[in-house]
Amino acid sequence: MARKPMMAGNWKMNNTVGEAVVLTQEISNQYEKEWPESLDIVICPPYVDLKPAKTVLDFDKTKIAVGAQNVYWEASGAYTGEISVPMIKEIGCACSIVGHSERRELFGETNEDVNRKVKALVEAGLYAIVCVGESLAVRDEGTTEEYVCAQVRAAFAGVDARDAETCVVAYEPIWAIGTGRTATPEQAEAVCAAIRATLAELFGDETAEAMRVLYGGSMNPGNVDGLMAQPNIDGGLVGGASLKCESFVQLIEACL
Ligand code: G2H
Repeated sequence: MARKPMMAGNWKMNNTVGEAVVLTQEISNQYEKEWPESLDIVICPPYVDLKPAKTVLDFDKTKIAVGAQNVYWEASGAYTGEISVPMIKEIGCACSIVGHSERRELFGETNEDVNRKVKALVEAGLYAIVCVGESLAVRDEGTTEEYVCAQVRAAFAGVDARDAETCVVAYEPIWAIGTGRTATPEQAEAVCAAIRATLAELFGDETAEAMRVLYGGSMNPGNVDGLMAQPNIDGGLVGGASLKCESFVQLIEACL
């Protein structure tokens, strides 16, 4: 089955509302007249930018989706500082990134937390972009595939195949994030193929073949072609290169 590629921009903690509106407008302008049907484009700005970005895109009638970078699994309550799935859904978000390594490393997010977040999203009809990836220590030990596939199993525990199929997995080796050091296409493909094999174990071949597996970690216009040429890489989750319209558009064009 041919999978539709996805290019997702993870803005991380960048862009004030004013800056977000300008960048969203710039990206939107590129696709106002002709929408590339063969690709899904997603931008994931900080929470405060979600509504303004969505408003720009709705006004322009551009089918670029908006997603959050994180979400909490409870719908409401005494959880100071958290944002729930119904809150992002009402704004019009299609998805949320879940389990980014920065959340796991800096904010103590566990595999169990990731699983709760995935379930909360799919139960509300949104999808998760589930991030997995190994540290340099794990890679040097030679246990990358076991480690990453265990993260995949934990993230999707108790999720049925129909809900899982809506989700996306992003393989992001921690040693390649924001470092300028990208995994080679062969390294990335080997892990993405192992992820797909794990998805097949969990949900069957048909679902695994339908699910998108992205690569993330210093993806840029110079290395995107080699990564996209790999059979199990269906797009990118991009940080730094998504913060400038020109480079994000170059990445989009590489997937068309
Ligand atoms: C990995 C990626 C976006 P960057 O974190 O998720 O960021 O492309 O800056 O390495």
